[in-house]
Amino acid sequence: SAIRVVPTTPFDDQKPGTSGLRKKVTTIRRPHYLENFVQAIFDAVPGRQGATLVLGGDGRFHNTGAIQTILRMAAANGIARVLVGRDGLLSTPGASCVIREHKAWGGIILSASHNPGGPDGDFGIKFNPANGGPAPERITDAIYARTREIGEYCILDTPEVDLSALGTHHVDDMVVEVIDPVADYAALMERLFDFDAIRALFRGGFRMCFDAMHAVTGPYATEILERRLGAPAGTVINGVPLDDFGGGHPDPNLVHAHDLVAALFGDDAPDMGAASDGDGDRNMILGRRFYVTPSDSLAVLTLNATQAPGYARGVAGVARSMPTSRAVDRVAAQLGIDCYETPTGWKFFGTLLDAGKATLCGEESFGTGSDHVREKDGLWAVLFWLNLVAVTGRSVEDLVRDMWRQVGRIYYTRHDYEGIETPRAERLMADLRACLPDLFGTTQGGRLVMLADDFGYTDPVDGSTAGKQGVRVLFEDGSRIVYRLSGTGTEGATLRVYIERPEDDPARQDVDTQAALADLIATADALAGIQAHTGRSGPTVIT
Ligand code: VG1
Ligand code: CO
Repeated sequence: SAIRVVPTTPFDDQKPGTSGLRKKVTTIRRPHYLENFVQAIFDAVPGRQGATLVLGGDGRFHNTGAIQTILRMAAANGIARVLVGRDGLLSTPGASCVIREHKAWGGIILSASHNPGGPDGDFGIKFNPANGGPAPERITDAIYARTREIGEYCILDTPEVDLSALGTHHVDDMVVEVIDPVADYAALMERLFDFDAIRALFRGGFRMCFDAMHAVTGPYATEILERRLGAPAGTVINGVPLDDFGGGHPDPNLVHAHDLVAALFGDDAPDMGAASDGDGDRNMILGRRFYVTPSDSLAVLTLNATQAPGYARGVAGVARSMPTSRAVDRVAAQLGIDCYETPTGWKFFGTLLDAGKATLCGEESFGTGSDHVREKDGLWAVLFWLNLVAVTGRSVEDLVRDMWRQVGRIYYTRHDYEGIETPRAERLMADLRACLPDLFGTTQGGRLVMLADDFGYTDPVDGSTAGKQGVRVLFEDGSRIVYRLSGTGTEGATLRVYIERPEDDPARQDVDTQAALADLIATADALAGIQAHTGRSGPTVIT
């Protein structure tokens, strides 16, 4: 059919945030809105002619509708072949894997991650170039610049592709391969982890509960845990993806993964619990009546990495986002490897992974991953933990306590204040930034301030820079408070306050986290005037 060139005008709000463009479904469905952004990707990223594109999403409302539109646009823009997950499904790490395995030009991933779905929920579009990782800022800046000047987009008027039928389809001259979203990914996992040992663990009666939260990891976890690793049926709960995630909030933390938490902290709790988010890149790990902070998870995986076949060669280096606790720094120091500190968002790990400087990476926001793909990877982390439990014979809790014994414990919490009016949140940050020069050397809540700044980053590989990445205040005793505004929300502003304190005395490593950090939490409020600025007496979500 003939290419239709549609005149359009720019939208002024298509700047990608921490992880792609995230908007309300109602915004995405405005006429030309999705098309403009997709055309901007095609225009801004060189090399699409005759290339292979990977396409899929987390299954939220409007996923398949958007895919049909993007297929027609891809054909009109000279893409030769699209690999699309069956039923339009691809997890974020799954897409990263497929992009790399099939040497694609790039991938478009439709997800708003852990944000609620459904017609009134959120939607998102991410572009990952050929390395399979989130586009670095130089690319997202180019895409954004294109959205500001766009005047037309190209599309075909072709019938819908049947996304439920595996195999080859066509949109005009363009080939559409509907692929099993799990196959490449599961094969990669089998190369990284000791599946025999994990199978033996389950055969021996080890019980786990994996909460897919009605999001994209359902099919992945069911295939890998129950079919390939022999975990009993029912190990995966909420395993069927729903376009509104069953009305839930597919965020794997103690607040939102309530079914899982009930199981792991109840009577007859299984040995291990895990959950993943909407698009499958986050993970939460639980032992029996035991919560593993994401920062500790990264430290434990680093400490024990050589126990997994895929990492037997050792870890070249590690990287963590700035607000992530410094537990992994201590492990890295003990192992004699480099530890990099990057701004928030997986896109900042890409160059370090590509250059072989970092093998493992992590964020406090339930994100862990490695150089096996270029995204954080929820199920990968779960399999890594299973591998460690299987080959060491230790429980999840024992593995964490062993790490604390070796390098000390860092008490860690994040307090989120969601849905603040944007001007109030911006005022709070501006006032905080203004007082930074005077903070050094003062005593706050009984602690001496050793450093107070706004985190800036220079990428050690390509020299690119990123400024204003979050206010951090470091104290003489090793405690730290970090403040930043979220870049993934779609309504108002979210203030994130990250609070940590090291505790090296084994006799004091078993205190409730909020109690252990109570005085620092008070200091964090006093320093930034959180209550005064926001009118809130406490956070909305504590993780
Ligand atoms: C949040 C997290 C960040 C993570 C990002 C994307 O960003 O803090 O660590 O990389 O979400 O994760 P922000 O700007 O809201 O703090 V996902 O699973 O939503 O793609
Ligand atoms: Co996610």
